[in-house]
Amino acid sequence: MNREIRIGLIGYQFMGRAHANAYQQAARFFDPKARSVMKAVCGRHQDGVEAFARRWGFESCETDWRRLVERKDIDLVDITTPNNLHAEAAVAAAEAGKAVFCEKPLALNLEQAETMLRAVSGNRVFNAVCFNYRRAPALALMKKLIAEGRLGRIYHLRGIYLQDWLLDPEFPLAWRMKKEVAGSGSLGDLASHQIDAARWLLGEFSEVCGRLQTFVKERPVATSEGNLAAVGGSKRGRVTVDDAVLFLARFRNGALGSFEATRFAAGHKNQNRLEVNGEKGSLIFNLERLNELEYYNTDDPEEARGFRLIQVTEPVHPYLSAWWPPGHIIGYEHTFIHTVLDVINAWAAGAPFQPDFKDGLACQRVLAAVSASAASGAWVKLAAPAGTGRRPAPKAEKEEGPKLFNA
Ligand code: SOE
Repeated sequence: MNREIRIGLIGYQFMGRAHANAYQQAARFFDPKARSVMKAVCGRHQDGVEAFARRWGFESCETDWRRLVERKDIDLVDITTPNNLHAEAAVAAAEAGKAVFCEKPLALNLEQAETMLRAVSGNRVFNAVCFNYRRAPALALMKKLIAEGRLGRIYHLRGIYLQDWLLDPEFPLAWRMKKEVAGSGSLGDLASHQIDAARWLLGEFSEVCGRLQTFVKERPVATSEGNLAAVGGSKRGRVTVDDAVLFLARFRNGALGSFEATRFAAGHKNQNRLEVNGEKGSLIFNLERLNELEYYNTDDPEEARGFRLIQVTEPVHPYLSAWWPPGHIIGYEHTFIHTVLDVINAWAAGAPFQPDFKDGLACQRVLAAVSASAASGAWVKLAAPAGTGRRPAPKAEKEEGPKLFNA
């Protein structure tokens, strides 16, 4: 391996750490097709960014992301900032001819996501979105089994994403609770993962109907924050995003979906659970038990039928041969390591990576459709993605104010 990929990381909080760790571990445990060079990291506070650079082995620091994007010695701009900076930084990076790797959700809104896709397509640059759970080995195995037809025709996909870090009404108003910074709340932060996984497993959505709820409308304004923690001051401010979302969906393949994402599910810290039911069986992924996949197979002998627990820890499973001896489990950070590994390999091969900005935009369309449905109370249709040659989605039962989100 004599190629290098010179990384410019923007943002150094929770996701910045997850990505910085991933570049280093990917090179230690796998044989990526290019060697990552940690060229520069950018953050607003000189002291903080310098300390991060030292700890994670970056050669240099910037405090203005525009300078990082313009640097000639950077190949890939990795954006891990709050969502309101994604669009501006990604467009500038694409215009500077850089490859772009962006945290999810792609943008604050649909318009920004469209602009971002135009920028990477128009400038023909490599682009990738960090929906990291696609690279959790158990979810990757679920995808493989569905693609092989093990479940036959799919009837249901059931997604729940439960957290409880906002239960305390005095938890400060951090950026994830501000519409102008986050775009939306549990919808864009949590349900976006499920929408991405659902599209990957089953294909496109055809319509959605949802509800958004903000339980705690005011909180102490955060005076400092980072890594999902925050310190509040004496001023109070308005929460402008949803605390929870529920929505129903139909997919183009005829399956039905139901989704719930909340930050108010006491006792649930980070449960991202996806269940798929088909004519020949069911599969269940649960991030809180991410080394396992539950599988029910209707072809099993009747007296032995039941959910079996596949330990996704053997070398035959996706990504596992590079890790520990069989049975020695892996964790959350590995989903980022696998994602970064695949990003580097695709970039080095001049090949596309999935999920890319097209996928990011498709997810954003579903997010926008759920928001529109919550506002109107009606089902909202999603037009067939351009170039699929599919017929328009079937008409919804309730017809008030349907909006097409990818017209
Ligand atoms: C916080 O809710 C968060 O860290 C999300 O931002 C991540 O995308 C999700 O994977 C875990 O929860």
